[in-house]
Amino acid sequence: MPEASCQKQFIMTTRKILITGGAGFIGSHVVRLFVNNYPNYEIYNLDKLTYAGNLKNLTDIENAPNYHFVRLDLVDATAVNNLFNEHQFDSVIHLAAESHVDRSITNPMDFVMTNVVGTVNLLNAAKEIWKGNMEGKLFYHVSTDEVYGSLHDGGFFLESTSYDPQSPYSASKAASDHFVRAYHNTYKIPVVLTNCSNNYGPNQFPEKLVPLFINNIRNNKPLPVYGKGENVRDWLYVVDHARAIDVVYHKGKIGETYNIGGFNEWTNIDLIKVICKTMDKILGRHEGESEKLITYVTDRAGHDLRYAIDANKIMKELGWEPSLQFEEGIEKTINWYMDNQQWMDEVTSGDYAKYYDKMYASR
Ligand code: NAD
Ligand code: TDX
Repeated sequence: MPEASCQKQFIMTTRKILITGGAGFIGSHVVRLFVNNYPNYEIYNLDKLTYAGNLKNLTDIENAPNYHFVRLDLVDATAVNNLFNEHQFDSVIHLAAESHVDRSITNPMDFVMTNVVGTVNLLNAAKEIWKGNMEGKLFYHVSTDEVYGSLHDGGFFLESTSYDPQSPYSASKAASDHFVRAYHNTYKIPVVLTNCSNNYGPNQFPEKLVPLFINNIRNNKPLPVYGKGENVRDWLYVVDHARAIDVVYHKGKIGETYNIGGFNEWTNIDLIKVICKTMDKILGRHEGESEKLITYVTDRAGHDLRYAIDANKIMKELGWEPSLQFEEGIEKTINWYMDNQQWMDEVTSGDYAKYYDKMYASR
């Protein structure tokens, strides 16, 4: 890989940025931050609007003059090329993905198509319009800590940790990371990558642990804990991830990877007990009432034991650090879901209700 070089400061100039997956959980927070903080940047949000994409996540900025939405499937190479030709983007922040591990176990090919083929389609389109002039261009690939595999004997994931993906989801993300680095090495596309730990916060689709359990507690439904609940995840508030993406976009070094995490490890069962306790307070229930909903169910196949990010590189080199303590973040998150029950009810009706019955009936 060529020697890392300092990226240009984009802040005062006009930029045309394609953000993919901007209608999803993390993407919507990234789009909001860029639209609000950089009025001189033109932000294009590309999203297929799968079950996980929801334009209601962005109603507060949808009429901003520097915001544009494009509905497009990244798997459609011709459509991706046409879009690049039309708009001549100078940078890409790529978040669109199939993102749920359980779905990757039942439908791995969806993950190959969007996460691998979709990423290569984007890289090809960028390569074509940037060829001959890579100056000021940037392909920012957003990835996950899951590519490093599962920690069993202590320690942390470093940027230099070997890849060892264990699920179809993490294998597809690992493949996409490899393609991004290969395009940098082979075609000199200016790239930067980040690998982040588990996010929590507003607007997360309720197939994921935190919003699923908040919603089930509200509705007095069982809380399906996989295995013994001993798996460990490292949780980061979603807005802090978006802030990190802002910092890496502007100050990251070309060709580099930065790990992002909150140094905030929880076993699933301890995290679930915090959510139960906070919900008891908010709902006016007796302490311990929500915990009675905990139900141990069949474990996830190939369930990774522990993820833990060493985020020292981004902290020391780029000056980023999380802004929220976990206790504050989780209370804020629970309050958001309680205040936005219509959002929750809309996304959990229809097809999702069928998915839920199928996914949990067999456990
Ligand atoms: P999400 O599932 O909430 O959103 C994904 C978005 O991508 C949706 O809006 C969906 O409509 C869109 N999309 C899916 N397939 C597409 C396609 N073929 N073409 C265009 N758009 C498509 O995901 P998220 O949790 O916000 O994750 C965003 C990114 O961050 C992913 O790349 C994920 O791997 C990564 N990541 C997530 C976490 C986490 O905890 N959620 C942690 C680290 C990294
Ligand atoms: O019903 C459940 N019961 C349960 O015990 C669900 C949905 C999950 N779990 C467990 C599995 C995990 O150990 O909770 C933990 C968190 O599960 P998820 O929310 O599905 O997240 P995880 O599998 O850790 O992956 C997430 O973090 C990294 C995101 O979904 C990925 O997109 C991201 O890359």
